[in-house]
Amino acid sequence: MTTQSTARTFPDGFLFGGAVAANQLEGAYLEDGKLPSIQDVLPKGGLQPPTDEPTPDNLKLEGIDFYHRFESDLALMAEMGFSVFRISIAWSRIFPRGDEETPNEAGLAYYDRLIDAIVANGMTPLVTISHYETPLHLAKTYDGWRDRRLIGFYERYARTLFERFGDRVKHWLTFNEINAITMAPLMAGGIWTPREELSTSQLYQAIHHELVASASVTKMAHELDPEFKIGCMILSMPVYPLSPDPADVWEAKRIEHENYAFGDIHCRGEYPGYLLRMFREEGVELDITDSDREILKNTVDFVSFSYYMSVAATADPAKQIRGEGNVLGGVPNPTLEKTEWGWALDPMGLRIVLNDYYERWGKPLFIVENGLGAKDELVEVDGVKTVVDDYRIDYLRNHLLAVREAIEDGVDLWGYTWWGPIDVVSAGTAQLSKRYGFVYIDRNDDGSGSLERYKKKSFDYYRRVIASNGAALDEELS
Ligand code: BGP
Repeated sequence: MTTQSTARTFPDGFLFGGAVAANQLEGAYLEDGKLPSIQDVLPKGGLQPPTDEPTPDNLKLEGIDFYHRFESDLALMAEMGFSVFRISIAWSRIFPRGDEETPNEAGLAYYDRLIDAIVANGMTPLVTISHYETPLHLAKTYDGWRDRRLIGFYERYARTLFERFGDRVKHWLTFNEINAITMAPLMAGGIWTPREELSTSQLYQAIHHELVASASVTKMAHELDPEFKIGCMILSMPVYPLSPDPADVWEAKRIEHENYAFGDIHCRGEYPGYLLRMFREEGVELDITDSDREILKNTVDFVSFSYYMSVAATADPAKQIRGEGNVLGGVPNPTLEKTEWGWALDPMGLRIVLNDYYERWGKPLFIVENGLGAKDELVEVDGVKTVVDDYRIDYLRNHLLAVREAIEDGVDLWGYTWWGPIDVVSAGTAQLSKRYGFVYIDRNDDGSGSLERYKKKSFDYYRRVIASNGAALDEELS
């Protein structure tokens, strides 16, 4: 039985906004001293193999020119009433190769202007230090996070950001969807060696380096400014047993452990027993120093996560069908509808994750990604070009109602940032036609289009939800 909340608004000070990542919207991929990141060799998205070098023939679809248009784009976000805006900083704008001693001033100056504009528009900046955009040189020369030296490069990069932007940015995320490295080692870990050639030991050694780097910059941040709040960022995906058979229940838990491990280490400061057992059984031997163990004890201030879907799990080998879009395992849940990209629609799953994470870690939470990727059609209504995206409004409403319930359940939640409030290039498939935005971008997957911006119907809906602090969610949708 579910209970309905009586609260009609969100808590005072709750942050509503949107989230983007540099490589998915900035464009200008070689401007002002920037060098390629791993994204620039993933023309088909992060789940496909890379090309060797970016060339004019295999260029990835370049963002939406946010690099040059951020002021007018941020004005649109402000019009919706955003009180928080999540960006990422492209590492390869600041340290173009990744291993330099001195940062690129032009890159820093760009983010100075961007952060100033975010603040001037009344939004709290929330900054991801590394969002799937490791400098290409680090990937090809060091094999990314497999090399322990990445910890030092990342520390230097993070310190540069903290010292330069720390007067305006107090909320930081260390690595986007850090657990995605298990399925997408190049996109999430800058690892050039193909996934199928990586041993479990090699993979977990790279993960270990990222976890130490995350804890180390958490320590650094706290020493530099006690006001800094540092969060980890996890791809959440609740796993339900396909049946009440305890074997299925355990299989669901086993898969969840693969993701929980990242939060457990970030929040508890040590490796959990179930992971150590897996290491023993699979003969995984890691280079973990005493100093690493000390550093890991620097736990995060909050847990942030993305939420798009749940999956199901079964122990029955005959039923192991992998769902499209199920990047982290699990089988499709027959009780749920799916998006055009095969992602299960499950607002209740968000309430479940919020309760689960809060009970497990007891840290404040932040939903830093949630959204619907869909094909949109630009039409004319009363002489104005728009998209009548009732499906996106439904998605937003149902998920925010679930969030409101979770807050009533007692979850301490700081905010909610919708993924891609303006259409951006998909991380998984590199399509622009997988649109999340409240603002439509006239750009097609082949790069054609005017880059004009148009407000969708959902733009005004989110604006009303924010203006009413959630009360508008109770209105009947016409
Ligand atoms: C998350 C990433 C984002 C974003 C989102 C939607 O995994 O953190 O960068 O893109 O998913 O995924 P996609 O773009 O593949 O639809």
